[in-house]
Formats: sequence, C-alpha cells, structure tokens
Amino acid sequence: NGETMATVRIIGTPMDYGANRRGVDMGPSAIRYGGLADELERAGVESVDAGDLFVPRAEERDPDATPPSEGNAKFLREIEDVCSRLADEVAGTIDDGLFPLVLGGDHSVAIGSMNGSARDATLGAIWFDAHADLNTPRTSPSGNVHGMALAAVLGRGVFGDFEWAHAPAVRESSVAYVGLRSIDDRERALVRDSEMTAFTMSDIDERGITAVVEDALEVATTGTDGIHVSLDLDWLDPNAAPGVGTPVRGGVTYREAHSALETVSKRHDRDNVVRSMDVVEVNPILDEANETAGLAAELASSAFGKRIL
Ligand code: 5AB
Ligand code: MN
Ligand code: MN
Ligand code: MN
Repeated sequence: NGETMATVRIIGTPMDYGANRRGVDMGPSAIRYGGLADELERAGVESVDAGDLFVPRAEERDPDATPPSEGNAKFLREIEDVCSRLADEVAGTIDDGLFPLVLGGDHSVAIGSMNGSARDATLGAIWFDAHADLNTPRTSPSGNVHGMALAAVLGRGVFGDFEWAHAPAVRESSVAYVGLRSIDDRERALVRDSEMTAFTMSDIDERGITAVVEDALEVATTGTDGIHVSLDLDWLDPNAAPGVGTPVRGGVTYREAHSALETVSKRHDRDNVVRSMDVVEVNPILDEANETAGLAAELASSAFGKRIL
C-alpha cells in the first residue's frame, strides 16, 4: 500500500466564517494534535506540513460587509479571499507532484480546494456529508456559506461577483453524495432536479457501505482526470463524531466510515484516481477529549492506504 500515493502536503485552513457555531477554526490544530502525522506514517505515506493559511479573526470583520446581489451569505468577501489563496495552494501542490490534504475549517474551504484541484484537470467529487450543502444565498435558511459550498463549486446561485461563482469546478454528473440525511425543504428539489447522484443513509442501510462507495467512485471517476474527496465529519453519527457544529443522528458508524475510505484507497491503488481531499467541520470546542479530531486523522490515514493487516 501507499505505493501509488504521492507525498501528502497538509494545508491547514483555520476558517469558520461559513459556519454558525464558532470553533471550527481550531480544526487544523485539533487534527494535528489528534495524531495526523503519526496516522499518515502508519499508512506508509510521507507527509509534509505546510502550516496554516492566514485567516483574519471573524471578530475583526463585519459579516454583512459584502451582501451578494440576492439573498444572504455571511462573510462572503472573507471566504472569497481565503478560498482564492487556498485554490492557489492546492493547484501549486498538485503541480509540485504532491497530494493536497486540506484541514478545515468549515465546509466552505471546499470552494478553494476544489477550484484549485480543478485548475488543470476535469474533476469529479465525492461529498461525504449528512447535508447537501446545495443552498444558494437565495434559498439558505441561515446565510451560512458552509451550507452552500457545493452550490458555489457548481457555479449555482449568485455569490457576489466572485470568479468561482461563475466557473463550475466540477460537472454535476461527476458528483456523488454519500450519506445524506438532513436536507432543507427548499434544498430537496435542488438535489432531485440536479444531475448529481445522491446516496442517502437509506441507500447505505439497504446496500451496504462498500457497494455505495464503489458506485460513487464510478460516478466521480467516469470521464474525469481524478476526484476530490470532501469529508464533512458530521457525515458520521454523533456517537462517533460528537465534535461538529451541525450534528445529525443516524449517520455512519465508526467502522463504516473507515470502510468507505478504505474502499476509496483501494481504488486509488489501482487507478491513481484521488487528486485532493479535505477534512472539514471538526469543532474541538464541542468535542469530547479531541475524539472527533483524532477520528478525522484516522480517516485520512484509511483514505491514504492504512490497512488492518
Ligand atoms: B455543513 C443548513 N442546511 O444551509 C444550512 O455542515 C445546514 O457543511 C448546513 O454540511 C450544514 O444552514 C453545512 C441548515
Ligand atoms: Mn458540509
Ligand atoms: Mn454537514
Ligand atoms: Mn457542519
């Protein structure tokens, strides 16, 4: 294992502008303290740590400074600034022949990771999440951009004048959701009418995690140069991952989560398909003894080739 795995470059993005509950800005530190470097070593992959991107404190900013032309999206200017820099980092990392592992931060960091990863490639994506993150400033019940991250990546909605809002980083037909269980009323039709493939928790109940993830890999790899894996820790059941801002009961178990990422890793070993990954929404303030951050580190390790035997 690990043979086809490039050296991993860890990029911390301590940003919580996109979330309603404060504290995900501490995610990158928590995941490092949770043993990320050791876990990656156990997977047999080399890693280098690029440190954290600079993210100004939310307290020194005005959340409503740049309202989008329609609807509500808080801290849009700040998110645009951080995500533009993150996209450059991710694209540069891939150019250097390394594998970018982005540590969030709230899920809006995926706007940066995916735009960077898609710069010189046709990208597919797997979105492991309880939520669809397909709101736009017009449909969002909260104004929190972490609930709009995938819409922004797909070029949906009006997000001010920002470049990424107009140039989709991925085609909808190359995106698969895995583990959905909490979709807003106005979001449901958006998911149904989209060309994305949506595997809910019911699909996992009926078919098992491995079959579902194999199908998701098929969706994301068909006709693309590689895939982005976006892992929102609230994808897991709160029993396994209590340290998240938006917990939803009925998520995947500890073992299903590992199994899913092992399936991704096995596919990567065969075809070198994974291009970039982010691990987001870890909130150490709401955690129990850094359990969720430790789990985030372990899951990255499973994704990069750690095997039981
Ligand atoms: B997460 C909600 N749909 O838009 C909204 O954690 C929650 O990145 C979004 O998946 C959850 O505010 C965003 C109610
Ligand atoms: Mn999310
Ligand atoms: Mn979520
Ligand atoms: Mn969340």
